[in-house]
Amino acid sequence: RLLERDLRFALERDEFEVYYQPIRDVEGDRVVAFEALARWNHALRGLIAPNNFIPVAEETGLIVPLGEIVLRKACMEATRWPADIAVAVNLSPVQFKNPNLVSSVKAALDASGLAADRLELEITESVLLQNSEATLAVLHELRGFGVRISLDDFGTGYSSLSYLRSFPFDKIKIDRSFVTDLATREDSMAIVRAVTGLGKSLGIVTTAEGVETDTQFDLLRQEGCTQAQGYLFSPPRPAADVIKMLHRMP
Ligand code: G
Ligand code: G
Ligand code: MN
Ligand code: NA
Repeated sequence: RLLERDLRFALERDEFEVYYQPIRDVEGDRVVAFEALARWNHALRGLIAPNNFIPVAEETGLIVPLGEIVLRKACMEATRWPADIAVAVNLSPVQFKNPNLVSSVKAALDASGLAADRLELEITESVLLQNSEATLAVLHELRGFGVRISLDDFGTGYSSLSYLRSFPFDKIKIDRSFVTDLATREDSMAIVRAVTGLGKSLGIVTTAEGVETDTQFDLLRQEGCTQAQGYLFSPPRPAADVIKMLHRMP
């Protein structure tokens, strides 16, 4: 099991790298954003996936410096892309307990020169469960200077529709678990149909995650889902491959 001191050491040695996965417009046949996903490039163990270190980073509070590194690297990297392409960065609920969250987002934008409207922050519903007054204030402040806010993993967890009333999200990300069974389960299809309909009615972009087959993609298009992301288009790849991914969209 990874320990706090391994993480501290890795932060000191700058062993965290950011991979990017394209998010495409369903109708427009083009990439509209990349999601930034952390990877630990461990000297001995090689590339370590986030499920193996994000939980420890959250327990120890080290997700705060780690999250800042990912944010800074992602904003910096995005300045090298065409100006109509956004970057999406995941925020842990633990980062919302840090009083400097807003200033560290501002600092990442300032240091990179990235326009605020090219940054999307992905939060999960659990963020809204914890002291929601303070959290909502932070979200409004971030949105106030132009950053977009996405509701990640929608449909898992407590998934209360009231969250969609408590904050004006820019985007809903439909959890992979519903997309996986899209062609084989009527109930998954019904849920995806309901969420895309909700998005349309509320004027919120919907992004389907975990799209792996042409059949899934066709069904999503048929339902009017706005954006799609998944292995069908590309797995997350290193920063150096971003331009290649832009030109290789099925
Ligand atoms: O990249 P991968 O699909 O293996 O990511 C697994 C999980 O780790 C996803 O839920 C993703 O949201 C999370 N994750 C990846 N990078 C980051 C990050 O920089 N910060 C936070 N908080 N979560 C991340
Ligand atoms: O929780 P979040 O949505 O932030 O996590 C995205 C995770 O989903 C990343 O770990 C990424 O590697 C993974 N992922 C992205 N596309 C696919 C896909 O098409 N299939 C599967 N199984 N996982 C995917
Ligand atoms: Mn995400
Ligand atoms: Na997700």
